[in-house]
Amino acid sequence: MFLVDWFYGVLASLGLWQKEAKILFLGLDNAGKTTLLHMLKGKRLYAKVDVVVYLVDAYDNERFAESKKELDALLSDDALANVPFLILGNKIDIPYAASEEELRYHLGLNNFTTSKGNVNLNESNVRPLEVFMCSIVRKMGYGDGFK
Ligand SMILES: Nc1nc2c(ncn2[C@@H]2O[C@H](COP(=O)(O)OP(=O)(O)OP(=O)(O)O)[C@@H](O)[C@H]2O)c(=O)[nH]1
Ligand SMILES: [Mg+2]
Repeated sequence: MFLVDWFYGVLASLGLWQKEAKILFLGLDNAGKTTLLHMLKGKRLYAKVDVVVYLVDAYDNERFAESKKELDALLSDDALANVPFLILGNKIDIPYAASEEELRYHLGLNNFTTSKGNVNLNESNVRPLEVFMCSIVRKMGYGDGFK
């Protein structure tokens, strides 16, 4: 019962409860996608995408370049043009995980806005993209990103 309450509570607090949104979770293998899905519950297929959540293992610096390559491909994909991207730098509970600044640098995101929620979604030709550091297992950080 606690888990169920917690789940509804989280959805409500994220403004997702009883709202329709199609979210695409992406990231290299082992980045934490499945863990996040289990955390949010409800596995389903996402057809038309309203938002992309791209997970990066912030501890695994050996794969930052590979992750950047995949992210770049997604950002330049016509099918995802203007779709908002939430980049989650996961696993910051592990010592020596990259900081947000380091991750931004390695993913080549320094030129993207960091307004953290103050983006006007109606503004044309501006792709909202935000980086949030998180630890999914510690249940911290990703909630702010979804908000
Ligand atoms: N320390 C730590 N480990 C995490 C965190 N989130 C996920 N993990 C671990 O990272 C590993 C991979 O997580 P998954 O959710 O399976 O990753 P995935 O992105 O679904 O990987 P694939 O299914 O292979 O694409 C698991 O052992 C998780 O327990 C976190 O916040 N901190
Ligand atoms: Mg998985």
